[in-house]
Parts: sequence; structure tokens; C-alpha cells
Amino acid sequence: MKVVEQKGMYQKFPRSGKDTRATHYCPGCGHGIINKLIAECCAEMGLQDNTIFVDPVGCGVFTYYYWDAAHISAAHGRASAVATGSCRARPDAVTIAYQGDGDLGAIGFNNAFQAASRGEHFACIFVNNSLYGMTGGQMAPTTLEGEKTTTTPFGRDPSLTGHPLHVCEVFNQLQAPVFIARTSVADTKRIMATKAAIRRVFELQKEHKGYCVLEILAPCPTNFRMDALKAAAFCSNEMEREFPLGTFRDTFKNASEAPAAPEVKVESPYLAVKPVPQVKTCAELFAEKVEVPPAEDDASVPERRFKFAGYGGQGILSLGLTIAEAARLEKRHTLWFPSYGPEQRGGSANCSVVVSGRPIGSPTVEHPDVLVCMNQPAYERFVGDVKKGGIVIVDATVPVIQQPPEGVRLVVWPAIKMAEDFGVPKAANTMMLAALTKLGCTGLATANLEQALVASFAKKPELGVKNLEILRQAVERL
Ligand SMILES: Cc1ncc(C[n+]2csc(CCOP(=O)(O)OP(=O)(O)O)c2C)c(N)n1
Ligand code: SF4
Repeated sequence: MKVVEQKGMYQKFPRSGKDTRATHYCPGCGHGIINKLIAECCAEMGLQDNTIFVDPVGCGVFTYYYWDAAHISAAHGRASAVATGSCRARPDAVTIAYQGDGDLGAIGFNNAFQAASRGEHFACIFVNNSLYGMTGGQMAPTTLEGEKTTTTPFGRDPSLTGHPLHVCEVFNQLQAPVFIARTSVADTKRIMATKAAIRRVFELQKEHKGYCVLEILAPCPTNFRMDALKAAAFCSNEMEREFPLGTFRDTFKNASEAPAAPEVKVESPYLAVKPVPQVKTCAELFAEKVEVPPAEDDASVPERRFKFAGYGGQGILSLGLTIAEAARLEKRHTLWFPSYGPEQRGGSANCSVVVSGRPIGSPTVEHPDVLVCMNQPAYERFVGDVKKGGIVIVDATVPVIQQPPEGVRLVVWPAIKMAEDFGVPKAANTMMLAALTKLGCTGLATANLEQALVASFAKKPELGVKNLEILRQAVERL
């Protein structure tokens, strides 16, 4: 295959630790498109050797893998503060802060807003995908009214969590910024307009004109729970309705004329008086929820602590959730606590689950009774922590070089292979559930484990049926 050289980017990404040209972004993610446009503009304008990118914490965290220029990594929300330092220390260079809407709009809002107010000489490229992508799709200040996220499962309710934050409109109240615009990467026409806006930002920075912010609406298919096309449509329909595109200000556009007053081309929905919607009270919302059998205290039930670990995409978090759901059905106290790397697909992932007959103090599991590992890094990282008397179940693809601590039982189980043999390669987590069921190490009734498994496929019932079928067959074979 002929590899086309991508302007402004490394041709391979060895900083990722892999010999690859693939980025860490999910298919259809807006970040990938924006990264490419920024790299192109930077290279086409001959600025690669004079640009300092300030990278955020968020899904854009790894831009230093990709852009062939200077980089500084900032803590979450601090890119504008770090960019302030960068542009003051190197006024000759171009400084670009790259920030997500959680990063800029939530934890980092004040330092972004104050930098804009001071008119610092850097540009902020602000990627608005309406939620926290990296951490699993929680609500951000930009989340639309009614939009479902993991922390607004019934849709964002303004009476509880406020209205969406319009960053461009708010920044447009300030005197100092020289350029404020909002574009989108939802389709080709919009992508071309975004490229033109990024070029404009680089032009203004090259000439050291002052502070610029370019907000770019971007799809996040993974957390919208949509395929790439539907996510792009959501971006251009729903998001644009709330966040209209346009150039709010370009002070130097007509440089030969007398300095024009900042110009607002888009009516600010932030300022518009909206009727207060009829909203349900908290009590009403909770009353609507599906019946949850309340946990019952039973001091005779010992506390069990589980750790499930592997790569993102292996269903390791769902397996943990299934155990927690089975515990809930059994009226136990339970907690599920996920932890994953920046890449939701392909990165390392683990979750902790605690099941107890008494209220649980802490959700963290440092010394599990049961450890399930789907890959080698997970095994090597956690095997030494398992409690004496505990059990480790590890997939047969993992080379077991390090033995578990004394008094810990090791079970090597071909979960991945069995799932492939059953013709459902994605069901390796269900095969692990089979091992847990057969070995009895969850302390939970098989009927509840089965019911929890089916419930986890509520949106794809045919897959639930298939998984239950192969779970039962695998348990029989053990
Ligand atoms: C100080 C701090 N608080 C919280 C976090 C957890 N965290 C990491 S990324 C993130 C939000 C990412 O969302 P966004 O900025 O919108 O970027 P996206 O991933 O959607 O591109 C959060 C809350 C952190 N890393 N550091
Ligand atoms: S989680 Fe969303 S924002 Fe993050 S890489 Fe995937 S699609 Fe992009």
C-alpha cells in the first residue's frame, strides 16, 4: 500500500510505544479530523519549527504522538494557564492550546476566561463534543438540554444541572480577544470551513495579533452511542441548534480600515431569555426508576472483593457490571468502580467490584479475593496483590511467568479461544463468567448471574440469548 505523507505529522507514531500509523482515536471521532487540519495548516504555513502546542488531558492528550512540532503537556484544565507561560516566555513563537469542553468549560474555565480577558498572545482550539469523552461520557458544561450522558441518564435537566455553556458567546463579552469563531467537522463542507478558520488563527498568531479562540463542534460516536454517520448528524443537527456556527469577531479582518468595533454575527442564545421548562423534581425522577430491590444487611455474608482487568474492548468492565448486577439482584450491597486509560478502545482497562452483606466503606480494591485477567499486562500488574486464599483466573493466551503469591489458586482458562470456537469472539468475558460460575467464587446464585448477563444485553436481546446459551454450554464443559 502506498503511504501518503501527511503534512505536519510524524509519519509513524513511535511515541505511542507502537510501530504504528494508527491514532488512538475511535472511528468517526472529530479529534482525528481536527488533528489533521491543524497539522496541515501548521506545515503549509511554514510554522512547524516555530509552534508550541499545549496539550490537554482529555482524548486530545496524545497530540504529541502526532504533530511534528514542539509540545508541552498541561494538567487537566490548565492548558490556557500553561499557554500563558509559553507565549510570555517565547513571544517570538506561536503558542496553540488544544482543549476539550470538559477541560476548558469545566475545571479550566476560569484560567481560559482570564487568559482571554487579558488578551494573551496565544490561540485556543476548543473541541466541543458535548461531553467528557476520555473518562466515559459524563456530562460537560456544554451538554445539551435533554442529552443523555452517563451522569445524566434521563437527559440533562437544566433545573438540576443548568443550561449548556456557550463559550464563544461568553468570551465575546470580553474586550481583548481578536478572533472568536465556531465551526464544525460534521461533514466535508464544514471541515473545509474549519480548515479556513484554523488558517486564520495561525495567520493572526504568526503576526502576534493577540488572543484567538476557535470552538469546533465534533462528534464522539463512542459516547453518543452512535455509529459515525449518526454521530456526525447529531453534531450538525442537535449540537448546531444549540451552538450556531459563525464568526463572532475577527478584529483585523479589514486591516486597512479603522479598527472596527467587535462584531457579533450570531445572536447569542446564551443571552436569550428562555422559558423555564416544565421539569420533574428529583423525587419524581427517582420515583420513576425501575424497581431496585433494596440491599439487605446480612452480617453472615462475607465481603468479597473482585478485580477484572484486560484491554478496553474485551468486555472487562461489562463483566464487572454483570457481577455487581447479580449481587444487586441478590439484595447484597455492591459497588462497581471502573478505571481505564485514555483510549477507551484498545487501552488497558480494569474495574473493581465489591459484594457484601454490609454497607461498603471503600470502592477501591487493593487486595482482591478474585482476580480475572484477560491479558499479560493486567496479570503482571495485579497478580501480586491477590489475598491469601484468593483465586486468579487468567486467560490461556497469557504467558504465566510470575507465579501468584503463596496460598493463591491459579486457574488458566481459555476464555478467548472458547469464545472464538463458539463463533462469538467478543464473548470472551462471558466465558470468564462461565469459569466464575462453575468455580463458585462469586458467592452468587447462578440464576442471578444468568439474569444479570441477560440484563446487560437489554439493548441487543438476541446477543443476550446467544451469550446465555454459550455460558451454559461452557459451564457444562468445565
Ligand atoms: C485534575 C483532574 N481532574 C479530573 C481528571 C479526569 N479527567 C480526565 S479527562 C477529563 C474530561 C475530558 O473531557 P473533555 O475535556 O471534554 O475532553 P474529551 O475527552 O471529550 O476530548 C476528566 C474529567 C483529571 N485527569 N485531572
Ligand atoms: S471517546 Fe469520543 S472523543 Fe474520545 S477518542 Fe473516542 S470518539 Fe473521540
